[in-house]
Amino acid sequence: MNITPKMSYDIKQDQRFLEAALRLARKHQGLTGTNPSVACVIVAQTQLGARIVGSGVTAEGGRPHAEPPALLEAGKLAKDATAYVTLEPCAHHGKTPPCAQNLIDSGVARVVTAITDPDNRVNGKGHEMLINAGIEVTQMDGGDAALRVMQGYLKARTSSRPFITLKMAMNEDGLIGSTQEGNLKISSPISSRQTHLQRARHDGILVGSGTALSDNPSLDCRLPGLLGRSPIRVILDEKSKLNEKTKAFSSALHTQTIVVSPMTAPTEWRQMLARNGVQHQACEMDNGRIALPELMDDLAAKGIQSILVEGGARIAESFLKDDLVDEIVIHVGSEADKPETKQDGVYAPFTPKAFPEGFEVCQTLRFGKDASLRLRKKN
Ligand code: AOF
Ligand code: ZN
Repeated sequence: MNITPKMSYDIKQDQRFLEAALRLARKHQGLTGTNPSVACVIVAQTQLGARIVGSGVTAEGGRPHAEPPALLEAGKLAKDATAYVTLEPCAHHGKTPPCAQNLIDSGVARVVTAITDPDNRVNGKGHEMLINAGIEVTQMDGGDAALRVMQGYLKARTSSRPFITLKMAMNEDGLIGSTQEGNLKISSPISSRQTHLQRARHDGILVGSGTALSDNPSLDCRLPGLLGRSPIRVILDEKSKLNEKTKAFSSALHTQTIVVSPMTAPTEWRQMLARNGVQHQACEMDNGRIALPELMDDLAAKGIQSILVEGGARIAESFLKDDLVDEIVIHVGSEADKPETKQDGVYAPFTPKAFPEGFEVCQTLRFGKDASLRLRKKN
């Protein structure tokens, strides 16, 4: 569909309001189940210039959608206003009426959207409804920021599996830990806080039972005020080795925790999981290891649309081998501890300089003295 504006608009202003909407959409990232976290801001011309008179974000759990609360807040001021929506407004009668109809009824003159909705109940029909009602529609190229907010939803809708980010903290040589007792400090506290922020933005966090047993991490988001944003924990445990001392289990009653193992896992062990409020997810096996593509399908069906894979080396290798990784984030610890001997070191399947084929660096950040690289698949 070619949507040509009838008049010229202030592109910088459009970008500014769309960015404001994208920031709002991040607020419920990881909390909206199979629905994307969408945001809508209504902007009216006031005596003071263009001002936001209403805003809304998809509610936790996925409904109501973003547009109805934004329009409700704007009230009469929505008439002749511009609505900035991070995703094409829906055109279908679901549990609620179509948001495109809501926008039409409110009297807005213009709608600016960042991304077309791939849901085949919508996919262009939302834009079409608006245009047919005489509303000016501008489809902005939301760019990287829009795609990042929506990446889990887009992946799950188009490929029936979650968007997968592989995150690893390592030194320049790819060292991620030690085979000996105790943890090596790899990255700085600033990098760790960034990891916690990333956890909050994902639906799920995934580790192997090796990491769960040796590091015994809490796998939650411990930033002040964001504990409630802890992602669903998924621990792969093909040999049913986890026990009641697993730290993540102690908070399983308030943060959903799923342990994945084959159907043949011992009944008593499964009862132990249930006693601790931990869900058991039976999985298919492939040559003695958990069949990851099938598991990813199952997790997407549960509404887990984005997963942060946090370790360890074997899990990273398996995800890469199965071509399941969409993005790699490497925190490069500049003051990482060294193992006693080189043989004691555990190494990632790549280093910050020699990373997996098919990936390229798309962003470099500094977290204190550490560097952080974000790698995406080359197109
Ligand atoms: C919008 N605004 O805030 C969201 C939208 O099951 P339902 O009825 O909630 O429909 C889910 C679909 O609605 C989802 O796949 C996507 O197409 C759209 N989500 N649309 O206009 C919103 N969250
Ligand atoms: Zn809607």
